[in-house]
Order: sequence, then structure tokens, then C-alpha cells
Amino acid sequence: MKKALITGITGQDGSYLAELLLENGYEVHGIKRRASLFNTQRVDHIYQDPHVENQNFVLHYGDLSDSSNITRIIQQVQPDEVYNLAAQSHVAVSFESPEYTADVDALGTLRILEAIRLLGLEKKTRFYQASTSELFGEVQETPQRETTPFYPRSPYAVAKLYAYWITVNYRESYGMYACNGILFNHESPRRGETFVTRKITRGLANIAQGLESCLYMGNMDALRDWGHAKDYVRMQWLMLQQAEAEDFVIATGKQISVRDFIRLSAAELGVTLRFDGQGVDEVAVVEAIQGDKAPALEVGEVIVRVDPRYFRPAEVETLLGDPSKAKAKLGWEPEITVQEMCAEMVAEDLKVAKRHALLKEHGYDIPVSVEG
Ligand code: NDP
Ligand code: GDR
Repeated sequence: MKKALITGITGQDGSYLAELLLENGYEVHGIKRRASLFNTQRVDHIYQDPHVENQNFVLHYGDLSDSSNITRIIQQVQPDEVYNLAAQSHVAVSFESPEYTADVDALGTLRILEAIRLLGLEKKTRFYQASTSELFGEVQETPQRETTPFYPRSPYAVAKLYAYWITVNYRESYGMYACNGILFNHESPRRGETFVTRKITRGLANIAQGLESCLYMGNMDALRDWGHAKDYVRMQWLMLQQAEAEDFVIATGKQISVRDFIRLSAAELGVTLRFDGQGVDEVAVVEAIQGDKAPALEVGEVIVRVDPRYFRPAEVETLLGDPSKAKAKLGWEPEITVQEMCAEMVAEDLKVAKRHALLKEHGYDIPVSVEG
């Protein structure tokens, strides 16, 4: 039975990857952070009671800022594969906490690679690094492929640039099987609530049910190549099953704007929107309503406004990936379209919003956190 260690197992990708590896017969180990409240919601459905013998899903407390902790876990697990998914992964937050982001996202990667080397596991343990399309930042070529020059535009992207190159360097210096997946944005109903797609699907579902009144957005002109996390974790696994370690761009090859993702999400709720105004004065107005998914809305209502607090000091305006290498060499293609993904996210967020609306109707008011 192969053993895998996933850092960031409690995150969006970590949870889907853990499911995939368990299905493929792996013993899965994951690193979770100590938190003052439970933070394992995304993996609770695959959790196994630690008091029972023969477990194939084990969580270890740890943090990428702590080398001795990382080294001890790797020594104990002796993994065949390490997937480094842990990161302070929010681009806007990286401008607020640049040093912490560098420590975890850049040096955290080095700490794992060094642990593998110091423990003499460099010929046994294969290493996957969660690299990102944010490396392309101010894009130098469209679409972006493995050979496109990098131009990072945030402390997050700069930290990930270090992680990218240290992974390449350990491959070249020590013959380690270490590779980068340069993944474009990927989303799901498990996406963190402050990333733009989830902020939109959750916000609009809440508004449709009368739990919020307005969605406040940043740059709605930004263009992204959005795929589904389930498709992308399959590729992460595939990348570690090859004869030689290589880096791959993972993307759909299609892009839409944030504004269009708002339109798509509203359409899933039976709402047609009209965008009026420009720049910070742009708003989205309800133009028509079909069906019964948005009982709290009325035609003419303004439900989306711009709030400059969500603008970034330096923005990545457009990203579009070219996944042809992944297709040619690994036979990988995304199976879920952005429309299907959006429909799934809206449906899940609507279920929760309906539950909250029902509780509210019966006097149990649940505060809805709207900041993001
Ligand atoms: P999430 O933000 O959902 O998950 C991040 C994970 O990292 C969480 O489990 C989090 O723990 C953990 N983590 C954060 N800081 C630390 C730390 N100091 N020590 C240990 N663990 C930590 O990210 P995604 O699942 O979306 O992304 C996975 C990886 O892929 C990240 O590295 C991200 O930067 C990268 N990436 C993501 C893309 C995307 O579109 N989703 C695209 C390209 C790259 P906790 O749950 O406790 O917060
Ligand atoms: P991104 O994702 O920065 O691409 O990083 P995010 O969803 O945060 O932003 C995408 C684009 O939408 C614009 N935007 C807003 N973003 C947020 N979060 N909130 C808003 O209100 C808002 N309004 C407009 C942003 O400015 C941006 O242009 C994600 C993360 O998962 C990274 O970890 C990963 O590496 C990259 O994707 C690929």
C-alpha cells in the first residue's frame, strides 16, 4: 500500500485529493493546524476514529513554519509521495501579511524538501508542489504555458516563485522526483468563502433568500481561467506517476470575467442582471426573475456594488492557460465546465441559505458573515 502525505489536507484541494488517494488504495496522512475551533469540516466525512486499528487516514498536527515538526512527521510516515498544498493562499491577504506568506509559502516548501533530503528519502519520496498561474502575473504571453516567463504581482506570487524554483533546484541538484503543477484557478462548493467565485455564489444565494442585501465586489473586469478542483487534483496525482518528474500547466484554456461569473451565478438563481455605471459606480440591477429560487428579490433592486476596499495594490488582470502539454503527455483534460461548476456551487450555497432562511423564519437568527 502506497503512503501519501498531504500538507493542507483541510483545504479545498487537500480534501478532494485525500478522497482520490483513498479511492486509489493509498494510506493517506495529512497535516492539520491547531486551531481554537474545529477546522476539519472538509475532511470530516473521511475521518477515521484514531482509536480503531488499521487506519488508512491519519491526521498529524503541524505547521509549515516549523521545520522540526515537518521533519518528524516525514520521518514517522516515510511517505512515497508528498503533496505540498499548504499555503497562505489568499492573494489579497498576502499584501496584509507578506512576511508570514513568505515564511509558509516559500520557506515552508524548502523545509519539506530539506526534510526529505536530510532523512535520506530523496530516492524514495516523490514531491508535488502546488505552484500557481499567479506566477505569470503581468502576463508576458497569451495563453500562458510552461515556457512563458514569470512576472509575479503579489507577495503571495513572489513567495510561490521561490517555491517553484527551489522545487526545480532540488530535482536538478539531488535527483529528486520533484515537480510543479502550475495550476490556474480552480473552484468548487468547498472553495474558501473569500475567494471570488464562492463569495459570489454564497453572497447571491444569501441575497436571494433575504439573508443579505448587497454583494460588494472589487475588480469585476478581471479575467480568469476557472476549472473544477476535482479535475485538478486528478492531475496532481497523475504528475507523480510518471517515469520522470516534469512541470505542467493545468488549465481549461477558456476564460471569463468576474462580472460574467456573477451573471452566470444569478442565472442559476433565475435572476437576470443588468450592469449599470462605470468603475467604482458600477452596480448590478435585477432585470427579471424566473422561478422561485429568489423569493426575496424584486425587479429594479441593486444587489451588487463595487467597494474599492477589494481592489489590490497590484492586480493580475488576465490569466488564460494552455494545457496542451498535460493533454499530450498525461492524457489529462478537464471534464467539468465553468457553467457546470457554477451551477453546482450555487445549488450547494442555496441549500445552506434556504436552511438559514427557514431557521430565521422560526425565530432562530443565524448571523451570516459577509466580509470577504
Ligand atoms: P486553501 O486555502 O483552501 O487551503 C490551504 C491549506 O493550507 C489549508 O489546509 C490550510 O489550513 C493550510 N495551511 C495554511 N497555512 C498553513 C501553515 N502555516 N502550515 C500548515 N498548513 C497551512 O487552498 P486550496 O486548497 O485552494 O489550494 C491548495 C494549494 O494550491 C495552495 O498552496 C494554493 O496556494 C495553491 N493553488 C491554489 C489554486 C486554486 O485556484 N485553488 C490555484 C493554484 C495554486 P487551515 O484549513 O487550517 O486554514
Ligand atoms: P486569485 O483568486 O487572486 O486569482 O487567487 P480570487 O478568487 O481571490 O480573485 C480572482 C479575481 O477576482 C477579483 N475580485 C475579487 N477577489 C476577491 N477575493 N474578492 C472580491 O471581492 C473580488 N472582486 C474582484 C480579484 O481582484 C482577482 O482578480 C486564487 C488563489 O486560489 C491562489 O491561491 C491561486 O494561486 C490562484 O487563484 C491561481
